[in-house]
Amino acid sequence: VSATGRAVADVLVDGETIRALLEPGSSLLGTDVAASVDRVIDATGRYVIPGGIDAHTHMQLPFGGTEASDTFETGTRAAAWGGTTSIIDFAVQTYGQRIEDGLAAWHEKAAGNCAIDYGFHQIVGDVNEASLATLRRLPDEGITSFKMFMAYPGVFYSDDAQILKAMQVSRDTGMLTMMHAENGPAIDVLAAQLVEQGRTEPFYHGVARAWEMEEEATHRAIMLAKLTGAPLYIVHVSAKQAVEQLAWARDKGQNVYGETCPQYLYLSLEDQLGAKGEQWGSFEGAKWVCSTPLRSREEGHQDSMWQALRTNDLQMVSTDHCPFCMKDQKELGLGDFRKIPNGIGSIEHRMDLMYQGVVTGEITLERWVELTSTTPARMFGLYGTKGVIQPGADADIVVYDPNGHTSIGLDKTHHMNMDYSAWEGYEIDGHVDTVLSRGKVIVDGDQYLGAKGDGRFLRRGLSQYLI
Ligand code: DUC
Ligand code: ZN
Ligand code: ZN
Repeated sequence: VSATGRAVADVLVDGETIRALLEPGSSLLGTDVAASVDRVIDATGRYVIPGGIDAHTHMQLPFGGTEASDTFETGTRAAAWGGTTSIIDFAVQTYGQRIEDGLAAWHEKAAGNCAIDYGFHQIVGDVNEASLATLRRLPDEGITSFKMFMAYPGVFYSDDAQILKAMQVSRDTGMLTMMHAENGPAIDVLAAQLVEQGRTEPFYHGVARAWEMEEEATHRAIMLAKLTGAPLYIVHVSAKQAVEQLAWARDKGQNVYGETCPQYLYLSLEDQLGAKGEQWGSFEGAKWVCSTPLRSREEGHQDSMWQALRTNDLQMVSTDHCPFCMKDQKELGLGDFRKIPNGIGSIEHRMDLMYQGVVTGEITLERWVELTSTTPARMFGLYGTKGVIQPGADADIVVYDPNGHTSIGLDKTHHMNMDYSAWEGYEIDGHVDTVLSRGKVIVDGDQYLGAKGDGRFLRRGLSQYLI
């Protein structure tokens, strides 16, 4: 199955690379292919798809006085179990730090530890003359996108002047500007007022981060991008009104894109954070505190995300994988939701959760491949070696069984380094059977055959979505 169609075929892998797509039973240079290869993986009755590419992960991210609980080793192993064979993680430049130093630290965390291939985006946390000059040179190092935050004042935040300057670099270099679009200064005022009123439970995280704050910031980012001519990609879109902004800008011909995440398709403020009332006093909701926040199902945000994936108002699905344990991590926010480290762990389940959207008729089989692999590859300069099964491409291949079943839960399928699952009880009508990473079988049924250090750093080219 590819982004554009499906066919019955044999895939011939030679070393790390796909050599040929063949009609079943065909011969190559007069020899019977099946008889002359080292190994045959019988995929009869299954889907053979390009390995998943999760373009938004945060392994070991320092956040809220703690650190995301998956290391590059545990996080990429969990990814492999779930049919994801490449990640793009965010290297962090903190305030007062040089980009070079933040980036070098990220290389050090990842090198030799990943089970699958990995690339980096650069988080720009301190815009100044020096960091802008460094940013311009990053494409030479295979880093062709950077992220800025309109939220988190005092942590990652950039103001409009800083964003404008960085977007000018984006325009000049072709680097993609990625934006966390939420009005952080306004959100922080609302959050403080809620805490002063004694409204400290996780539910109020979602109240403070109202959709108006996402719509406004999305619009502002779009206009700054229009002014500068920068290509723009909005991360973790969750509000239906933010999608409307994207659709509006795209209809006017502007080069803007957006991703959403499984949590914004399936989970809601009501079900997870207790907007119905009964659970307001419960700290359980901390499990689903992430930003942008889960949104109200009554307001129709989830339906709107699925629709946008069909109409291409949103182009991709990434996880924003940013796991924290309840114990000692999420619990930092007992008595004050502002201190709950933000994030949900999903890297292991993205391919399955999106496949379930095929089963329920929300998206087609081809769109599943497009959203999870092919478009991420094209968007972030990996296409050709990744994101497609074709001669010359890396042999990153998943054999997916539509007649299999996956029960998600901490005591069942769970390889992320967390003490809970945000997806406990989810049932998937499909199963990742076999996973190849550059020709090596790393998941074979219930056996894990990958190893840390197998994954290589991906030097990415410019986005294929530049115009
Ligand atoms: N959102 C999260 O949920 N976690 C990390 C950073 C972010 O923007
Ligand atoms: Zn973000
Ligand atoms: Zn993120």
